Amino acid sequence: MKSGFIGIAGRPNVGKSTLMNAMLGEKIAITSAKPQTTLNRIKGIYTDLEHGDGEGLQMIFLDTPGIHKPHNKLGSAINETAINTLSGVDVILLIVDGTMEFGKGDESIIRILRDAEAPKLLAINKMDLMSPEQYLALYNRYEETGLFDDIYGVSALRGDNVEELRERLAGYMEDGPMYYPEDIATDDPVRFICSEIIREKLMNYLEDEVPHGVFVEIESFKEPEEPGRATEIGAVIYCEKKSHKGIIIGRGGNKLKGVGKAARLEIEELLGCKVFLSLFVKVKEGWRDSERTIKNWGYKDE
Ligand SMILES: Nc1nc2c(ncn2[C@@H]2O[C@H](COP(=O)(O)OP(=O)(O)OP(=O)(O)O)[C@@H](O)[C@H]2O)c(=O)[nH]1
Ligand SMILES: [Mg+2]
Repeated sequence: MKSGFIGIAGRPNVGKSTLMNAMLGEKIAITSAKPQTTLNRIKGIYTDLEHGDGEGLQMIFLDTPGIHKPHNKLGSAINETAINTLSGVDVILLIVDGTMEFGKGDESIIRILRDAEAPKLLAINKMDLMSPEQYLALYNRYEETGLFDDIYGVSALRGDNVEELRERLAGYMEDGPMYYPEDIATDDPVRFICSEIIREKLMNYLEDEVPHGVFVEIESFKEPEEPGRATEIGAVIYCEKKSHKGIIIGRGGNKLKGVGKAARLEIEELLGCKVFLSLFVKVKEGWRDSERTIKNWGYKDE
């Protein structure tokens, strides 16, 4: 069996989570068109027992928050999570957004990567939106850093070159144990996955600054006593300001209903049963700058 860990890194919104999901062939990490969607380290496990003429392969992908210039304590904490993930992995995959010009943020990630020991590959993502000239310019810019064993142009959304990249990453796996059973695609607890699904819908339905100050806590999770009955889930959505609470609930409660319905349908698919989902909105003033709250809510890397 060949196995190992792949650390995924990059700036916010470049498509890290989308690409990890594409390589897994399954949605594990939530994604959205807004930066700072991923706030924790998310594990995605790819197992192929037939790989290498039956030798077997297990790749453990670690998706991370986008590395950025922090504006609050939560931002610093999630940067730390991302950077810490880069030590101790077998290979690092840097993902960049091919539609964006190379800038200061990219330079600072290159500086961070220079300190990381593991071999590195680069994926230039969103090829579906790029011109060949754009690709070439970025390719050359990264090539001259001398940091990368190889550079791939991919489209996580369309799946272009995704299998080839995964296969190249597989080459860095070494003789090792099978860390997880074959049918496990993540070891994140179901409660956490449910809270992430709700947060994803909030990221998608809300505008501007509101979704970034949102935390979802699953307060109750009651499995049905008889088959055929619904699982009852109660979740609290914390936001940073009273005015945000109104925005989340929406006129006549419409926004929250939409979020609840979209989340419920996806959770039902995940659990394979009917779900009764209740959402409550509470205000926790300025929580993203409270060291204690971000620690309690699991955003601080131990
Ligand atoms: N056109 C196009 N869009 C893409 C591609 N890959 C990702 N996206 C979009 O880019 C946006 C960001 O994707 P995410 O996967 O959430 O990005 P991320 O890097 O994980 O972002 P953070 O978690 O915030 O750091 C989403 O709207 C995706 O649909 C791609 O190959 N082509
Ligand atoms: Mg992400």
